[in-house]
Amino acid sequence: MVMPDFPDFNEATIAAIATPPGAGGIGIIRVSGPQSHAILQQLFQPKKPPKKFISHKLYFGAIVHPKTGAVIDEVLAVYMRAPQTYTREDVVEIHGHGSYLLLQEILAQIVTFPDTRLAEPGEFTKRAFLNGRIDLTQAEAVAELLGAKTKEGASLAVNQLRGGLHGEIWKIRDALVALRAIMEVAIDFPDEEVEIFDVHELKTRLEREAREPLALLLARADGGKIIRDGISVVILGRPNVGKSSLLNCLLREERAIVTEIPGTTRDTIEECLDIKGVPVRIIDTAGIRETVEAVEEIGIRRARQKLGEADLLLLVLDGGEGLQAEDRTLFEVAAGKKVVLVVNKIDKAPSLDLSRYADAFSGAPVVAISATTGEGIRDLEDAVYEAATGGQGLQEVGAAAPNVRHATALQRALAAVQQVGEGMDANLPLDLLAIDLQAALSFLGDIIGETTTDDVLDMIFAEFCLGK
Ligand SMILES: Nc1nc2c(ncn2[C@@H]2O[C@H](COP(=O)(O)OP(=O)(O)OP(=O)(O)O)[C@@H](O)[C@H]2O)c(=O)[nH]1
Ligand SMILES: [Mg+2]
Repeated sequence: MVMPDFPDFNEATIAAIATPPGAGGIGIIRVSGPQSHAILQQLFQPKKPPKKFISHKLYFGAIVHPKTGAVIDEVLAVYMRAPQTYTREDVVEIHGHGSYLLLQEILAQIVTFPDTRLAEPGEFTKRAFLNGRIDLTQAEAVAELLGAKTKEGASLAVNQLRGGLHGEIWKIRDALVALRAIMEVAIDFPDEEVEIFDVHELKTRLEREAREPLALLLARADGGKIIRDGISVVILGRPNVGKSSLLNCLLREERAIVTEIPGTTRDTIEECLDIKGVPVRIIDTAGIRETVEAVEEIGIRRARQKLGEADLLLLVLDGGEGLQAEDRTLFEVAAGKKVVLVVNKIDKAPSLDLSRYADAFSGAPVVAISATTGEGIRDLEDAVYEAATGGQGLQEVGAAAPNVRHATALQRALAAVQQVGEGMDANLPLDLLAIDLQAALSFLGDIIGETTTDDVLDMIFAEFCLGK
């Protein structure tokens, strides 16, 4: 792997504010690299100066300006000696008051030290990866954990951080390495082939130890994608059926304006929700109808645009009024999309026959609700969850789920493994089979970061925030 030209990867000491911008109880500056200790010694005056900083011990004192001697902030500071640190390098953390101005001033002093500069986004984690403390799936998990939108998303990331995916990939990798070793012996000693090489047994092992686990992992990718990225849900319907009331009801707050006047909502309103662990971006839209009014017209155009991006439509109908011609027009607009029919205002029509709605828009699930009383909202949440997960349920708790990058590599590895199997059936020469086996191994290597190219690495670490 080629390291960045400047500053030299191993020599530069990097520093960044690790806590989010703004005021907070405390703010933390993180420093990593060979200068860490010198920086602490020169900028930090402990209240009770020790002979030597003990590693991983917190000291109370002050950060002082190296030239003027003025106190910049009272802090707690810790020196952590390599390699038992986040980056496997010498690390210093300074815990100051959560004032961004003060933190920036301390940081400005730190980067005046020789071979010391500001860290790039994700650079601490990148060093942890390049220094072999974590593999690439674990580095990705760090970014994912910070951005997780639901509890389920966070626990998926923690599992991956703890090596969940790494472990499963390594198991398959080890199996392939063992198979390759058998093949290589057979290639090198063709005369003894009969004794050491049983194609049938090899094929069985390939199936059980590589093809099946690869397929199993791949099958979990979709569930993982839903937990990570969530789905986009658009609320659609003619004016006054209760779309904004539904949005408020799902959010459990009065977010959108609700009135009895048709055409109340003019713009699209977007909010985020957690529906049984699925991150949902929900969008309320202007009621769709023929109109002569310019602003409403724009709102309707926006509503139609949002349709295109939606993973799921909630088509809202007024149960009190029954099906109208305009509702049927909307069925055409929604055609080809995943739809849940929401029959609202059932408080006004308690003995409603839902089958009529199901017949009118065949195939779509129908849920009866009252956005005013909240009745049926749980059923609606269940229906959204069902539609999002395809009835499969979410990721089993604790199981590793590949992301899109992993899934692409897994697919390639699976194809290569399948090719080895077919080659065995066709009695192809062993050296040809070994080539496909090697290809499968290198695709797995991409996932954990053994063979990943620099541009892929840059792309992954660019996703991080500063100080991580
Ligand atoms: N009885 C009853 N009234 C409801 C229910 N949901 C909404 N309403 C009433 O229906 C009217 C319209 O509600 P909105 O939520 O503004 O409807 P909308 O679909 O967003 O309307 P536009 O934004 O104009 O397209 C208001 O007077 C609501 O109080 C319900 O479940 N039961
Ligand atoms: Mg509205």
